[in-house]
Amino acid sequence: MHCRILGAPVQDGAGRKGCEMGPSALRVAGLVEALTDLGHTVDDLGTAAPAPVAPISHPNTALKALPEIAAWTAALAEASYRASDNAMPIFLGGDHAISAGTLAGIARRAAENRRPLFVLWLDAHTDFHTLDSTTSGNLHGVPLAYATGRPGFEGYFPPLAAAIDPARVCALGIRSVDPAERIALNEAGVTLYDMRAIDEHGISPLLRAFLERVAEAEGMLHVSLDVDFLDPSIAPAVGTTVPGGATLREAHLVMEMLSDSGLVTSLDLVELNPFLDERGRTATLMVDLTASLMGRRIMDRPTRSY
Ligand code: DIR
Ligand code: MN
Ligand code: MN
Ligand code: MN
Repeated sequence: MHCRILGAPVQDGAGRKGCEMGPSALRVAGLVEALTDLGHTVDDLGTAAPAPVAPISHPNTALKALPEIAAWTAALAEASYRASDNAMPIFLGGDHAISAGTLAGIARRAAENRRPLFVLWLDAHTDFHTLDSTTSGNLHGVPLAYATGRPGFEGYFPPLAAAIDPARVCALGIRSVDPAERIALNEAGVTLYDMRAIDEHGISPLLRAFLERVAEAEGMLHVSLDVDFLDPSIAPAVGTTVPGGATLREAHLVMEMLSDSGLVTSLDLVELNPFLDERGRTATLMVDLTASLMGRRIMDRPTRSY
């Protein structure tokens, strides 16, 4: 596989500073080496920069850093569109606001390729707020709503070349949903497997059902991995920890199943805040999970075809 790495040091979308250091920490933890050791070719595109920031005002006075995040979204939409040309882009966040841009660019690429785009959202949160519904004002809570074309972003965030069909989104690992998001998620028809579903059924049949849909539709698949998908005991370096997350084994299983499927076409690694960590342990885990997604195995196994 040919991979393109792009750093997106965005921190203004999160309530706490530090995600700006995420791309460095992932690189220091050996991301590029892990990929090349697996036989992939890697082109490190370096660090993205935001588009020029213009003042924007919005009636929701809770919103934080709207001009900055709008500027990043414009730049990352363009950068991710370009990075996804005949390669697998891996976007290094930065907080989850980067996915407003990465999803917008990948959706444009999928539309151009005439392939349906599916999204696997691995997160404690659904990030399905609009600019009007967010009460925290932290814009890492809006990317999925924006990229699926929910109303209210017009005139604030850049217009979408193509919106993602929310029925092609699967959110997995969810355990913190705000009331406004809950209503909107149901209406939009997002497939949502919360932690209770994982507890009851195990994570693999839930993921398998989604991967079968992607394969059936010959879709592209974007994976967005928020550090807080993981249990805080194994991944403490995130500003929005929520107890009761995915275990180390569940997370590796998800990554290995994704690898076996051969379906993943782009990846976000987001919300890593190295300032909250001890000796880079969460960065190292994120690199190990990426390696599992890209083919690292304990023992060789026959590949499952979907
Ligand atoms: C909460 C937390 N739903 C909010 N969201 C996120 O602030 O909107 N935390 N994305 O990581
Ligand atoms: Mn998130
Ligand atoms: Mn989250
Ligand atoms: Mn939220």
